[in-house]
Amino acid sequence: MRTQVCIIGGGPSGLLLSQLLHLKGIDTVVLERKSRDYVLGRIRAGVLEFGMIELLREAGVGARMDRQGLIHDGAFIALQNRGFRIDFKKLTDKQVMVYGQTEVTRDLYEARDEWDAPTVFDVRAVNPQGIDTDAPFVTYLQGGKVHRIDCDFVAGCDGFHGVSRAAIPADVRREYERVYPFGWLGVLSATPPVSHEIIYANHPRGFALCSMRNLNLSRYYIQTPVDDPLEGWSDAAFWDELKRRIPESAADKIVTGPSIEKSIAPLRSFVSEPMRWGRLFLVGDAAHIVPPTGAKGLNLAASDVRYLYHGLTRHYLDHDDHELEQYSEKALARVWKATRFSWWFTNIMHRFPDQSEFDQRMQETELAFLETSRAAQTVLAENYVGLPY
Ligand code: FAS
Ligand code: PHB
Repeated sequence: MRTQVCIIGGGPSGLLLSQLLHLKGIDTVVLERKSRDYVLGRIRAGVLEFGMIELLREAGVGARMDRQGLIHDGAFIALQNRGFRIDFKKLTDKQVMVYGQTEVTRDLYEARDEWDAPTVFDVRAVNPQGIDTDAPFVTYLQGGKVHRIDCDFVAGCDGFHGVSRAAIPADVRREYERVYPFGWLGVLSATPPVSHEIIYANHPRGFALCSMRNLNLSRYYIQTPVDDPLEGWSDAAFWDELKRRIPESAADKIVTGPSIEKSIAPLRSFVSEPMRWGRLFLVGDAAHIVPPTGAKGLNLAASDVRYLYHGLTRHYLDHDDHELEQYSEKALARVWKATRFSWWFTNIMHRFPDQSEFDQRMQETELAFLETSRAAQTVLAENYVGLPY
């Protein structure tokens, strides 16, 4: 088989890139390790930056998002029994949208159905080869047979545990990592959200987050020790702990219910440079991971996709490779700014096991400054709604 761009990974990065390139008449094939249902069963991100909203509309997959997504003008920072609101709209004239990554992925797969897009599921032993030549190709196992796809370019959209990043020679790669000493226990419940906007809670017992997917589907998180066994958290234990960490006004009215999904995610900051090697381009989680505190992971995947989509379109339609040559540098510039924001917000909102008295006072002072400074709130708001592409 031959195609123009072979895309490894059928998550949001791979699907959005394929959809945008298709609209420009550029052929792609998506190779996905899991089944479509498995991919659609993942519960992950919930907040879309305004740049990603625009990109999904440009890809022709924004209709349901515009109907069902919840526009948010701000978010709350809770500090035990008091708090304050960050008004994104007033400070940046921009908003965010709450619309689950699961729904974005569903919209992208349904768009693929409309043009009968080539997606190969349940692949194994995917191996990008010849990426440092003008004739790259990808081999993979499926149905007990080895298959080969010859292509012009390979897009590594296969997430943190994929194979693409390792295809860049180890002596070329520069990796930067911060692993946080805690995780997030997340619960999805068919209950009305406790608040019309997201609540980020800093509490001596640990961080908590109150979010939602729609007016009848809530998403809550609490910070847990990184090695906490999930089976140790009954629904009742989760709700009790969450109520202790959010303001009484919210704890008194929260509607609890059985968890539809419950999982613990580790938190890390990770960046791998460069994001290009020859004909291979890394996109999204394949190249970088941020702690979900700043709701940047999915949104960074979107900005990578946009830069690569523009570069490939200029290559094929204008025979101009300038944007492709700039891809890694341009994507990394935005990745590092979002990595900084996510690291900063994680540091001021969580309890660290080895936190010194001084660290604690610095955290309290950061929050006090954030509460009283329009400039500080504007910096948070600009990062949260999304820095320019
Ligand atoms: P993905 O990991 O989503 O997709 C990669 C795809 O490649 C997967 O479908 C995988 O099956 C496939 N794949 C892997 N190896 C392969 C191989 N060898 N061959 C073929 N296919 C292969 N971000 C936020 O902004 N907010 C959040 O709240 C949030 N919560 C998260 C919770 C969890 C548990 C995780 C893991 C991530 C979370 N994220 C969050 C980040 C997440 O949303 C990612 O940023 C987003 O999924 C990135 O999309 P992709 O780059 O497409 O990677
Ligand atoms: C979510 O709704 O899953 C969510 C919202 C905000 C975050 C992280 C996750 O910062």
